[in-house]
Amino acid sequence: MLKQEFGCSTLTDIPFVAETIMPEPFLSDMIHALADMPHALSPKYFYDEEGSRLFDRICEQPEYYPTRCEMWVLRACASDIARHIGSHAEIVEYGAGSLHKIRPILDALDGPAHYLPIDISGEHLAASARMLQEAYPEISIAPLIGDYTGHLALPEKPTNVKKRIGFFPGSTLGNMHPREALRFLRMLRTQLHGGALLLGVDLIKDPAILHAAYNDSQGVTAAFNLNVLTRANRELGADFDLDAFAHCAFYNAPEHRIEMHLMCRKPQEIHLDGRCFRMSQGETLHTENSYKFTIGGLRTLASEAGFVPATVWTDPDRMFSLHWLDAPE
Ligand code: AVI
Repeated sequence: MLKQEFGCSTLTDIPFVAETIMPEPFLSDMIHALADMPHALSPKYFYDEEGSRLFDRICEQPEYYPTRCEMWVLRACASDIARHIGSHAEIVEYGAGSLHKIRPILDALDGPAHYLPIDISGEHLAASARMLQEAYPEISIAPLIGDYTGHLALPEKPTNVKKRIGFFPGSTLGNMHPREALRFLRMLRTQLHGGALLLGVDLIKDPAILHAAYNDSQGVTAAFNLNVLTRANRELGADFDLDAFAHCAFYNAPEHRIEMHLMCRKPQEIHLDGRCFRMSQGETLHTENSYKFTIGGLRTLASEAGFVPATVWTDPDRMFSLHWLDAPE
């Protein structure tokens, strides 16, 4: 894949490597979502600027426990995690966002490390990397802009790096279909050959807790879900009537997943790219799955991908888990 070196002097002095990012096929995916039955759209379209801001707010909602519980585990177990990582490691964070979750690990590490955060949102990554570099001048930070779910070529390991450790927190693995999750883990297994993966996943629990987490009382998750239609109206020239859709999220127990949908509250016509699509009352656009795991189930999946599951850390209520998965030579 083509790579480009550039300096972002206004945002940071850290040199960046950018993958050439193909434009996302939002229009064709939305046309398929409206034409096909059942209607389904990838959750990746949630994350425009407003969607990313709303997601950060979701993480602060009292009902949305995953971020809080994962941060608790990262802080409480940081020295043990740092011992697993060892010195002179390169940490590659997939979908790094605001670079908050790496901090407790960097605080606990003994010996300089390289940190390679990967995210598709270049500006946000640049600003976050600059702040992190100021706080940790002894760590070399080399952000990479790109889509980590595609076949992204990582730069060569620096010569003083002993091993490469992947970090994939936030239970983002749960937003992939199990088939896709296995394919993705196999790709990470190849990239992390000789190192390990530190993976955060949400655990199966009382459906009432899950339901509350995706139906917060402030309506932030609802706004996050509906924002994808606002984005389609703005970017694709669609004419979704926002008042005619309602946020709907529920736990599908047999599938072990939260499903998010946008439910049509009255019959309507949607015009997009010169076509007209009809939705009837009660029909839904399926916008996200968020799979929940058992510890055993995750370890089986990781083994199928070629990892050797080792230590597992959880919070005291076993809401969320962090897995150390070895990727032997
Ligand atoms: C990013 N991802 C792990 C979140 C989740 O919980 O599945 C996205 C989200 N959707 C609604 N609330 C949060």
